[in-house]
Amino acid sequence: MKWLDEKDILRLGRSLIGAVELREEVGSTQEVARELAAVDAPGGTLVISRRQAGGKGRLGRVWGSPEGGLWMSLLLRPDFGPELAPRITQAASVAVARTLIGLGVEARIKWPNDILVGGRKISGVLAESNTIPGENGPRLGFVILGIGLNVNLDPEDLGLSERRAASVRGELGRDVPLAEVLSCLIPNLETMLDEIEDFRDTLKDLRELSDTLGRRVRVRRLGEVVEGMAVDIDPEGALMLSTRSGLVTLFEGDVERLRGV
Ligand code: BT5
Repeated sequence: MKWLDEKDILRLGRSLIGAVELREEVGSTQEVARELAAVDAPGGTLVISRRQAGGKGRLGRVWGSPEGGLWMSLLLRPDFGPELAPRITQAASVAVARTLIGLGVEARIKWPNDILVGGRKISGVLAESNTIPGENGPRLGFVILGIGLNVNLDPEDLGLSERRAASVRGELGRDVPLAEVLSCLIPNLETMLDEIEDFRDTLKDLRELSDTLGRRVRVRRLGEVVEGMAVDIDPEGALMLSTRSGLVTLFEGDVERLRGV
């Protein structure tokens, strides 16, 4: 199957993508994008690798990245403040979910950064930001938006023991060229990232596509465990939990569904 063509990708997202770096194998596309950011690469630089030897998730977790998946990192240099950075993960999750739904895969978003199909993870989003001092307080130097999407691979190839995963191939029973996936994903990302400051429509999508809202969940974050009913996602993209001791707003964490709900 044809690997990707830089010019075709550039054509897909004229206002979002300014440069494309295609690699055969890297440690992590996040790290490549970070190195490019350090040498002043412009916002809109997209790194895609066929494989990653050291793909990473949040908190130093390993991200399985064999050939066949879409492993990409987009360097962004947003004008808005760091307080809006969590919205980037949420906006990208909607873009990925919409792309999958467009391909016929019934994707749902598990807060904050997982895309699931029937409870199995098919994609993960990782937005890493760098905050620098500005004239009017801290501002975002850059954000590296990483997206990993299991496309033309079998979930067993990922070597994951503890969690079940899904892939586009596994769901559709056929391969979908990565170029076709990108031809939906890039325009979706462009639309969603344009709506970071006016987040109302994204919030509506997040609520509709959520696999988390309406469930009793246990959330672990920074050594703390909170249990409650996931009642809403707030305008910053934070999860609101109704707990015994009242409403708790969470900006990060790992969600586990509690039985029976
Ligand atoms: C994430 O972390 O879900 C963010 C993943 C971001 C990956 C992209 S790929 C391109 C870019 N370059 C990188 O190096 N990273 C980004 P987290 O929520 O921490 O989930 C990690 C967990 O997901 C692992 O501990 C495994 O349980 C599971 N996992 C690992 N690889 C997987 C895969 N390919 N598919 C489904 N689940 C996976």
